[in-house]
Amino acid sequence: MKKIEHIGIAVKNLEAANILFAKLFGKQHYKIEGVEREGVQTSFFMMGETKVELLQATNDESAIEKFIEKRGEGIHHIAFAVDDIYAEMKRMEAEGFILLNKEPLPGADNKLICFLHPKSTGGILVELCMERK
Ligand code: CMX
Repeated sequence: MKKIEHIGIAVKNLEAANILFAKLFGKQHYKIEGVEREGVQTSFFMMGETKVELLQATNDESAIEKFIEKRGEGIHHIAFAVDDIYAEMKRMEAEGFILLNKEPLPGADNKLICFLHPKSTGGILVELCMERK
């Protein structure tokens, strides 16, 4: 893994959260993007080398909706940048980590992504992400 690419924060209301976090960070988000497959609307703030992603559920089946129901708003996942997501997925599976998708999927912000189950990673939902060429 190269670096923390972004930290994902689950929010109930993206519009309100954008205002709150813009005040906290002293800057505005640079993009809003929906990921239909995941049932989320996201916004991104650039934080130096890394980013903060705010995520709001867009349907009841969304992982974000379930997370907020169980745990409330807050840090949802940590995403790590990798050079070769295929090689890293293979390596991690061989190490016994549970991959939530067998093939990389298209994610927000022009990435290929894979999630690891938090039960296998010390209670943290980990995302691998690689820039899509
Ligand atoms: N971080 C840490 N633990 C989490 C978690 C999270 N984000 N989400 C769920 N859990 C915990 C649950 O609280 C539960 O713990 P307990 O058994 O102690 O109660 C455990 O993981 C298993 O939960 P589950 O009921 O089996 O499964 P869920 O239906 O809650 O799903 C997960 C959990 C991680 C498999 C699911 O959320 C998932 O597939 N996530 C990946 C996709 C995703 O998060 N998409 C949204 C973001 C998309 C984007 O960034 O574009």
